[in-house]
Amino acid sequence: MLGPTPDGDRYELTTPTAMPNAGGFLWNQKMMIQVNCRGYATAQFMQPEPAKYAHAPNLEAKTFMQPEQNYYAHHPGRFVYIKDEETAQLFSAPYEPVRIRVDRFVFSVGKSDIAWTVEHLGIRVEMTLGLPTHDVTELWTIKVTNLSGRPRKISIYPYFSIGCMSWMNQSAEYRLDLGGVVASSVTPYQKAADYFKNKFLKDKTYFLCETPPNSWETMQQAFEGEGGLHAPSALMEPNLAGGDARYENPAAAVQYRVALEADEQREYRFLFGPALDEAEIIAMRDKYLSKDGFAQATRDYAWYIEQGRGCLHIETPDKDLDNFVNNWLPRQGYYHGDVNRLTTDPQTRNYLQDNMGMSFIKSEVARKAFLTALAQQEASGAMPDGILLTEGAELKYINQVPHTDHCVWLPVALEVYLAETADYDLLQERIRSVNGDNYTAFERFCRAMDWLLSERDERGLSYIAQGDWCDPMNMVGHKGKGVSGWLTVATGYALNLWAAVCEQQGKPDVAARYRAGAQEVNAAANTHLWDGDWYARGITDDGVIFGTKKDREGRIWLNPQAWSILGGAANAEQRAKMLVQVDEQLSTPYGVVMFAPPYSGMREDVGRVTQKYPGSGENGAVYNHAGVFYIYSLYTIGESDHAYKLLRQMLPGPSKADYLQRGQLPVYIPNYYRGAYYQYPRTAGRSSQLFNTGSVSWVYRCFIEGLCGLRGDATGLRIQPQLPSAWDGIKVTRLFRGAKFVLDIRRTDVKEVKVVHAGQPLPEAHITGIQKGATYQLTVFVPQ
Ligand code: CEZ
Repeated sequence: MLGPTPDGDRYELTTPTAMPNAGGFLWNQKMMIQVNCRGYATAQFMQPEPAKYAHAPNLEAKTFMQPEQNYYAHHPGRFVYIKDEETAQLFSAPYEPVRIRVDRFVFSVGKSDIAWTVEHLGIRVEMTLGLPTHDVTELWTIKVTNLSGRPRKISIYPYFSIGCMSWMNQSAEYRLDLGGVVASSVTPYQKAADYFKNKFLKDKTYFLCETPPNSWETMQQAFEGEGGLHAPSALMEPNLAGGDARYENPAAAVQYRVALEADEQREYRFLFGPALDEAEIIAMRDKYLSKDGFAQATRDYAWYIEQGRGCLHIETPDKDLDNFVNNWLPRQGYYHGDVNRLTTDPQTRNYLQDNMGMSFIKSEVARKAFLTALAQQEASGAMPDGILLTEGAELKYINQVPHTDHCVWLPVALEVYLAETADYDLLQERIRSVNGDNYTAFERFCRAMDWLLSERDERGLSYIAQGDWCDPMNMVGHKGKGVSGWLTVATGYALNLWAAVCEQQGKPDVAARYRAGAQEVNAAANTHLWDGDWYARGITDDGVIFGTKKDREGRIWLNPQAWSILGGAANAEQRAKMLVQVDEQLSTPYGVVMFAPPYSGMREDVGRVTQKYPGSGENGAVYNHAGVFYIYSLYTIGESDHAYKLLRQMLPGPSKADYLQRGQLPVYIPNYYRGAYYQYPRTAGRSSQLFNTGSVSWVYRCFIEGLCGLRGDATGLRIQPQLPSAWDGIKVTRLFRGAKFVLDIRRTDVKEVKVVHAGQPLPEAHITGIQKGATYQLTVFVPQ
């Protein structure tokens, strides 16, 4: 049903029905497309705000990318109908809209293309989607082969939905001069000022055909007729009617009537995308729409994706895991770091964590991100809710809601960046901010830490305002008094991390100040939030502590436990107690849930999180971002087996039952799997299919620094692997500071980690004086 290709480069799914929402995604710096196995697609491009060129058939609300998107018959998609002209039989590739069980179906997700092979009625249809590297368009290759061993007469109809473009103005026609369908629209607006903003929006959608078709239809309703999309009336006629769309929903349908000898194949190429005007359409056609144009774009794009291959290659006893870590995990991290989830105002915490992951992939990008973020620091030392990336960008959606945690992410992300690069010079950079003040990066970090210290109540606990890491926890502190248990212990962590940097920078006094701050914060957490077996999640505006034993719902939350381990609030005895409780109350076969039990209805002193469907999103899902904080914290205290078990649960598969339950291909980590394991077992484990998630950088980090134990410091690379006890050894290749480390890690009878380099045992499990360009072959012995 599902498996990797022999070289692990692709995943193939051989049924369109078992995991109907399973899909893949491609992106470049200007666009993103998510396609599912049945041919439905969601694409958006930046101009500079996200926009679409293929729409739903009715007006769509603008929103950020959603989890668990629904697909329906008229959902935008890319399809090819095949009609046997002799028998009038019909099927469609990949599967929608006709939904006929075909003889062979392969949905194949590659790193730089997505492809299908569908065979039915003795005809093979191969569809391949690629993207260019710097432009917004889809490159489609459609090959049709006669497998039946006899001459055939068929019609081939690519059908690409365009949908409802605008309520003000929309139309479409086939343009012989341009060689394809061109749909035109006007982005709706009402304020005169918006006219000038909208003037340069790409309001046209084109579907260009390299080979001129025999006929076409550009009006959705005329194509569909009374038959419906699964049996369009237009396909019952010998030819498409050549219609236009005049303030009617456009569609792009074309027909190729062909006679194929046995084994004969036809190959077609199409471009589908948005444009400002005809000149742009012509330019795109000239640049791409040819065999050579496609071949060049494919090579360029593969190279672009290859830049995200990351710094780690592992060979473990678990081949599925290797495949994911070597091929797909860095790719997803690269997507986050390179295009910032295709938004112009990423949430500050997302921006910093996505770039934290980028430290492992393209550290110069991460460096720039620190400078960009710090330049937007407020005069108070606070970090804004979102980082504006383009001229004229505005804070939107959740970024208009005040959250108090953004400063925490600065030292957290910096730790990874410095470990990877030792680029301490970054701290000396002078940065003039948007509000005119001028400080070095070092000073800005101090100011951010001071702000965290100042935003605490009389008990020393951190205010939450309308949210912390948990976006929808908006009513704990909306009256200005409520505090966050997580943010309190996270502040302890941030202060300690920053103090370590200050020490390294030869500033013991400054460091001492932050160490003292951390101790104070941690002490406050222990006084007010420790519930005997775990830490509470917070205290509301009205002084009600929550996330404790007395709560029927939202009883124990993962984040305060994980971060009290990281930040040092929890001592060994407390940690031991918490770990047992997390295990007992939060674990499921799909990972640990973010809290339990989920809320069944609104709790007005906690907020919107309690209104989400139980087990979805932040309301007690297996929220992978929260899960991986916990996993990382387990690695920091040597809980290797425990950490690994949870890390492995983050990937779908490899059993068939697990794939079916999660419904997702193992080519990315979703932001959540459904929780409510006891309340709603039928849906527990179901993937959100949303590949935007802060989890990725942490998961990669857990493999690199945790499991493989290969973490940089100011002078070199430390080697401290934490293999699961069931493994005898692993092989690792790690790229680090321009050198290549090839490690053979074996479990033997040693007391502590021993490293042998060129036949010589090293005095410490630490490599210094690393030479750029050199390869280090190391044998590493780890204790039983
Ligand atoms: O967004 C994520 C945020 O991008 O939720 C995380 C948060 O830490 C990330 O920064 C936890 O809250 O507003 C909502 O209710 C949404 O559910 C967002 O919270 C959520 C989306 O799932 C991401 O696309």
